[in-house]
Amino acid sequence: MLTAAQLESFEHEGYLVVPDVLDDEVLAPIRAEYEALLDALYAGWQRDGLVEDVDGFEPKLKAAYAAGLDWFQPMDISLPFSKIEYDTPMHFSQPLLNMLTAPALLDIAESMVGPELTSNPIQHVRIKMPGNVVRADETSAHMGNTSWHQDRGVTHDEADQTDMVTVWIAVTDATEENGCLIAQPRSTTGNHLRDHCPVQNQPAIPASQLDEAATVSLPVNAGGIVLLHPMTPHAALPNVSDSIRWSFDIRYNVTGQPTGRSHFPDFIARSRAHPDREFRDGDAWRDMWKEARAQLAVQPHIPIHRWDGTDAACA
Ligand SMILES: O=C(O)CCC(=O)C(=O)O
Ligand SMILES: [Fe+2]
Repeated sequence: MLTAAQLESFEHEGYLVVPDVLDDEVLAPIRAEYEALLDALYAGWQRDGLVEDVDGFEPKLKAAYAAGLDWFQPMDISLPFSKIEYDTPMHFSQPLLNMLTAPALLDIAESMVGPELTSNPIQHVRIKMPGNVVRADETSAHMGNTSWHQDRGVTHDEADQTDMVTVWIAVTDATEENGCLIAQPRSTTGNHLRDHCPVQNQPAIPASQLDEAATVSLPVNAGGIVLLHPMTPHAALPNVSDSIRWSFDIRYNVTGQPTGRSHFPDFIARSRAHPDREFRDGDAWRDMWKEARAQLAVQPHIPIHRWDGTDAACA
């Protein structure tokens, strides 16, 4: 639970760092299953002669990235922003669902958006490649830098009135050196939706609508979280360390309100009114996404946000 002072600080600034929220009981099974997932992918690439024999999670990630092989989408807890195919890889599991429904996270989310919580499907794993590995032309905000944006800006406008909070979870320590989040407090920069212009495949707030001097860094150790209000401008520093920076970002909104990506499945994470509706089945969660994938694969591509680059601010 958050203290009154923490809630007030979040209300005022639009972000809050909370250390030591998730322990190894939640994170260790996730680390273990990602290792196994990568081992399986890597074994296939090795059989095909695409990568050298290396040992360990991080060396394998780096070697596969350097060889131009995609481990990101098979590890992501969502479908891609580009055209979805019937067999597009993705990753859902009981340990991940346990993280999304961890009482420690739900208690915090409840104190922010109330007792009826839906797990919003805007959710990702991010494993940021170190500076000496990341390609100069990397545009993915899941493996490289993240541009300045507001999370309100990466939903469709149907969710503009939705009460929502972003929970950013550090799986490795996040530091200024390895690319922690940075944000601009709403107490000084305001609480309005900025324009977002497509720059290198990411929606980015133009520099003229940011206040660089107000920027604060939000480092946090593994197991800690950063909470973000949907209107808070934020970005991630580049990873200039020689190790990966691993995080998950998930969101909760008030049940019944639009999620902003209605073509992806959501679920009830907490309900004080109807506890029997709380969703806890990892296999059923994977099946929901498979069903969405099958439907989306035969439809025209649905853009993930409202910005097409034609706004005056993007000229
Ligand atoms: O981790 C990052 O690089 C960006 C995360 C983010 O934008 C978010 O959690 O909303
Ligand atoms: Fe974000």
